[in-house]
Amino acid sequence: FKAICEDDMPDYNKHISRPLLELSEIYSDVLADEWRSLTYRKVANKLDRLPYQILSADEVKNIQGIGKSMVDKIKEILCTGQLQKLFNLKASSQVQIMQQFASVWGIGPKHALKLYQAGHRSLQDISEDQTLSPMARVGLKYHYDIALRIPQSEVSEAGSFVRHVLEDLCPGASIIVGGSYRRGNATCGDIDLLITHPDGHSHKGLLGRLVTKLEEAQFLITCPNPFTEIYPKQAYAFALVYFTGNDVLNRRIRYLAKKKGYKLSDQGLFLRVGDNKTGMASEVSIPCETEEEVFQKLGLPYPEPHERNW
Ligand code: DCP
Ligand code: MG
Repeated sequence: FKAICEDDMPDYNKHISRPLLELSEIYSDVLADEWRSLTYRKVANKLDRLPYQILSADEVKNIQGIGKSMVDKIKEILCTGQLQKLFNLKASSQVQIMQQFASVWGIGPKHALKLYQAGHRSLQDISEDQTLSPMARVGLKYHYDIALRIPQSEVSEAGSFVRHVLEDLCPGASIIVGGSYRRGNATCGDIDLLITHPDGHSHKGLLGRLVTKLEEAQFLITCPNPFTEIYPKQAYAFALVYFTGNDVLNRRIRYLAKKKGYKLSDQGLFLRVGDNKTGMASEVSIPCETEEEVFQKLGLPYPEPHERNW
């Protein structure tokens, strides 16, 4: 499975694309400059897809979307093995402080910048700030807890608890613990629960009722953000593939799907109409009831969840 996917997307230029992606992340997550972030990400993705290793910056000059300043950066990486701009940004105390602010659940990059401009320099400082949303207050209060990884056994216990509550509330509903837990990891960053109902309609409005029950049981201490709605039956197999991950595998199979003329998402597998660039896709998904079918439609052997840790 891995060989088929990797054969399709070789990693000849990771040493160049990785620093560009890091720069892209700093631009979007810290500096709130989505446009620059996108430019770097697009170039990194292009380089990742080249079927050969770049040995000289001259080789990328004629690639569409790679301008003069990008060629210079690629040259710098090839000559020195690093990117001074990235090095300077990572070393800057402003970036480090804003990175810390933006690592609080509920604080985005623009808000992190405003907090910095307001003179705040530590998490202690921002706890008094009036501009924090209710969500950010929760994020700050549990900041260190949220950052801790959860042992597999605890995820399993929490999943069983929610399953019991759900079975009482809506008999026949199905729930799976996805994410890193389903892939068999020893610890998890969070608990990804995927819920549907096989009758095709009972899932509607179920999430709100479930959240209320979990709050009543004091399992949920707080629920400040709207969760993604429960998946309808016809999207479930695709949602399960997506939420089992991991993210690298998802990127690979999305890319593979695109090359075969499809658009793959957590909602379905859609046939593209017109050329790939217009991004148009049919509105109705190709039906798949199981993960096995999803992989089969993509022309891939079925990988067990534990084989999806890339
Ligand atoms: N996902 C993705 N791309 C992202 C974020 C998520 O494809 N940018 C998918 C793949 C992930 C799944 O959603 O496996 C769940 O997201 P998590 O962030 O919870 O990631 P994991 O559960 O894999 O790891 P962790 O243990 O950190 O929660
Ligand atoms: Mg997770």
